[in-house]
Amino acid sequence: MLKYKIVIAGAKDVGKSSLIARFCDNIFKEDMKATIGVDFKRKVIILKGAHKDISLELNIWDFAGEEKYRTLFPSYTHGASAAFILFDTTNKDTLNDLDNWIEIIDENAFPNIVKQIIATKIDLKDEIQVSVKEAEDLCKKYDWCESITSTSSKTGENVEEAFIEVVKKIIKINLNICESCGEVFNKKLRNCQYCGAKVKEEISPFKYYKSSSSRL
Ligand SMILES: Nc1nc2c(ncn2[C@@H]2O[C@H](COP(=O)(O)OP(=O)(O)O)[C@@H](O)[C@H]2O)c(=O)[nH]1
Ligand SMILES: [Mg+2]
Repeated sequence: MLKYKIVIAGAKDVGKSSLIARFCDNIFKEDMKATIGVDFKRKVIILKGAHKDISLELNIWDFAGEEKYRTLFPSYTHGASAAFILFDTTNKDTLNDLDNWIEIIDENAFPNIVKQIIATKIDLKDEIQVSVKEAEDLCKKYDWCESITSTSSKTGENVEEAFIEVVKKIIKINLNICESCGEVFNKKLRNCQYCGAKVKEEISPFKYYKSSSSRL
């Protein structure tokens, strides 16, 4: 099965572990325990292609945002296909911290890593300190940042959508689908490794429709 590593970055308490818990297990805890060092979750998702389904295993690395662990973060980004960088809409400091996380990712990860900025806790409407518009203005300097995804792990709003959008980008960067036999193979190949057909053009779109998850 195709496997991809996704890292979740952002300061302590922005909601990294909650986002993962919502996506992988569809749960939310008000008293989420602080992550120590790093934690992993594995989730298999299945996307429906024009010819065949494609199963992908996502290995999601949850990082402790605490200062004392930050020196470990660069090595966690190695080999990652995607990074979520989170800020908490109820804590303005976490928005200003985004640049630091992005800089570390850019210095250490694959150059073609998919990056997505995520605004968290949008259910806490009375406590909002940062509007998504303000965040988008700040992030305009990043040419890869088309938009910021607003999420709530409490209600589940946009959580699955955020992951699926990123997975689609990972696929677009890394994979081709054969128009003849429907198999999926590395984008670098000019011919299908299964039937030999020549690669014509862009991968056809996939539709996400089911998933399962487990602890590593
Ligand atoms: N209301 C609300 N609280 C959240 C949300 N996401 C996380 N939290 C809370 O924020 C606190 C920190 O979350 P956690 O996931 O541990 O943050 P982490 O340190 O980045 O992993 C916990 O008390 C969570 O319950 C959310 O979407 N809405
Ligand atoms: Mg955590």
